[in-house]
Amino acid sequence: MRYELPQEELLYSGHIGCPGCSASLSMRYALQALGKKTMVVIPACCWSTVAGFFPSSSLKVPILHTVFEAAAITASGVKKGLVARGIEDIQVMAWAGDGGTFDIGLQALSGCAERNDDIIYVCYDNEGYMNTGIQRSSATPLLSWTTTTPNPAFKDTPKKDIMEIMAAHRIPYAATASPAFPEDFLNKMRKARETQGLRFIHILSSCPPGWKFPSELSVKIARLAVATRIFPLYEIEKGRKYTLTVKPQGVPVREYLKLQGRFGHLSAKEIQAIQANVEEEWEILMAKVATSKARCKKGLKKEN
Ligand SMILES: Cc1ncc(C[n+]2csc(CCOP(=O)(O)OP(=O)(O)O)c2C)c(N)n1
Ligand code: SF4
Repeated sequence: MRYELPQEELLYSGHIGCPGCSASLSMRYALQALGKKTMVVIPACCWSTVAGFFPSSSLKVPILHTVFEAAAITASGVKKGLVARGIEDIQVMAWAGDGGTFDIGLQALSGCAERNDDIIYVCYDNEGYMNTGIQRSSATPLLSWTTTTPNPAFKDTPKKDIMEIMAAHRIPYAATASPAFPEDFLNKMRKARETQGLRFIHILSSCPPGWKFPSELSVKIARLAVATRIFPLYEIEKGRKYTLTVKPQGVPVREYLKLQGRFGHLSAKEIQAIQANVEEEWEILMAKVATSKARCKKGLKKEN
C-alpha cells in the first residue's frame, strides 16, 4: 500500500534551514499531523532562525520564541492561559534542540513532566549545539568530533539516555521518531495529539554541517541510524509499556559512521566498541519490550 502524506503544508518552502536539515523536514511532518490548531514554542536553537524573524515566519501557525532554558514551562504557561480563556482545542508544542532539552532545559521539562502538564514536547536531536558552531552537548555520541571535542580529544562519555529520563517520570506518552520513516512519524504525532498530559517525542535529526556529510545523504543517514539500531523507533506508555514500532534490519554500525566526517577518525577497534555498545543497548531495550508484553498478557498493565 502506498502511504500518502497529508496535503496540508504548514511549513512554507524557502525557509533558511540548511539544505538537508532533518529538523526542518521533521517540523513539516509534525505540523502535518497536528494541524492548524497548533501553537509552537521555540527556545534558542537553529529553529529560532529557521522560523524566521518577526514579522515574517516560515510557519503558518503562531510561534512564541522563548529563552534557551524555558521551552517546556513557556509552552505549559501558554496552554494554561488558553484553557483559562476557555480555549481547549489548541495543541501547544514546544520544539527544542538537544542542548535546550538534554542540558539547559531539563529542569523545566522535568517539572512539567512531574506535574503532567498538557503539552507536546518535541526534541529534535542533532547531537550538538549547532546554531552556535557545533559544540558538544550531552546528546553528542561517544567518540564524536565537535568543535569542543576536537582532534584528538573526542567526546569521551556516552550519549545521555533522555528517553529513560522521561520514562522515569511516568508520563503518558514518549516516543522516538525519524523523518526517514514518515508513516511511523505521523502515527506517533497523531497519537501524541490524541493523548492528554505531557507527551515527549525524541527525533534524531541528521545535520549536514554538524555531522559533516553532503546534504543529499541526510535521509539515507537518518534511515541508517534506525537500520543499524543506533536509534531504534519505539514508544513508551506511562513509563512502563515499551513497544518497538519499526523492526531494524541490523545493518553494521560502520555503514552509518563511515558517511559522516565527525566519525572519520575512528579506528576499526573503536567502531567495534561502538557496535558492541549498540548491541548491548538493543538487548536492554528488547528485554523491556518483552517484559511489557508479558505484563500486558497477565493483565498487570492496569497497575500503571
Ligand atoms: C542561557 C543561554 N546560553 C547560551 C545561549 C546561546 N545559544 C543560542 S542557541 C545555542 C545552541 C542551541 O543548541 P541546541 O539546543 O542543541 O539546538 P541547535 O542549535 O542544535 O538546533 C546556544 C548555546 C543562549 N541563547 N542562552
Ligand atoms: S545546522 Fe543542522 S540543525 Fe541547524 S539548520 Fe543546519 S542542518 Fe538544520
